[in-house]
Amino acid sequence: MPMKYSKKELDKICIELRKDIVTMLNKAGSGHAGGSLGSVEILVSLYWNVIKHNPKNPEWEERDYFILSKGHVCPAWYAVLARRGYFSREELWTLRKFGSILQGHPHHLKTPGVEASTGSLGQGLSISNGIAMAMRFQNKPNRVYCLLGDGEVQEGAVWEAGMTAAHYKLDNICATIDRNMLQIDGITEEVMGLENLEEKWRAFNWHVINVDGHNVEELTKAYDEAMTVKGKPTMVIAKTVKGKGVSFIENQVDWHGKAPNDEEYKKAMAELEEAERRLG
Ligand SMILES: Cc1ncc(C[n+]2csc(CCOP(=O)(O)OP(=O)(O)O)c2C)c(N)n1
Repeated sequence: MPMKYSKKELDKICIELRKDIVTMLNKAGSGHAGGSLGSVEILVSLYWNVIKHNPKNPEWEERDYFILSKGHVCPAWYAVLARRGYFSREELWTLRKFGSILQGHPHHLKTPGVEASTGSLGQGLSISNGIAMAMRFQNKPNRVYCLLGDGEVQEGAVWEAGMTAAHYKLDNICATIDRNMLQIDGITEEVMGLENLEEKWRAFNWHVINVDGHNVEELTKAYDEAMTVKGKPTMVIAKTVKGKGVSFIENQVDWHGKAPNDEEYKKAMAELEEAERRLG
């Protein structure tokens, strides 16, 4: 399937979303900067090119499902949902405030477009399995997409879900691991090594695709390939830079769960605006 939007259009949207993310976090005074900034191209490829959805009718029967297993990066997801029209962009500035529809972790009952409440890591793939099985029992073609963090994949429950999806040949599941090599407290390979991640998922009988997680064309191609795979689920391993787009946040473990203060916010916005100018 060809890209519905050009690479340039999507790259521009990614920068705009990054501006929204740093603004949201600055206004909230808390939140997860690194993982949110790093996940933007994955979410944009899915929500602009791949997922069947209807922002005006989030419960549309024919929709595909998206589960944000690494729920802490919801600022990126909220920015995407607002930009796609699930709710007004003004709501973004209420992130993490009492009474807001946008809580610090995704809340199924509060936020349009959020299918499942997440944030407790390790659960999203099991939730995806349940939805995928329900679709199969009903002979429905709806697909299920799930985004996991690489630190999250250290959770045993993820591997149980991985076994289950393969055992039941859930080819309507396409998961992505945001492989930024960092977790809350350090480098994944130092905290609890995951490599060889690709071979592990292959051994679990998943179809595995490696991509540059900041390249919307590569990501879209991978998700298209996943739609053609029969008899097994697909895992896209997306190589990313945590904090992508803001130089002093990129690859910095300290920026896992931190928001930019006013000075940092100005610097971040200046960098993103410069990137926008360069893109033209
Ligand atoms: C079950 C559970 N344990 C611990 C946490 C706290 N926590 C939030 S984010 C995080 C690190 C996740 O790392 P990773 O999955 O690599 O996410 P990313 O680096 O992409 O932000 C941890 C330990 C949690 N949310 N849930």
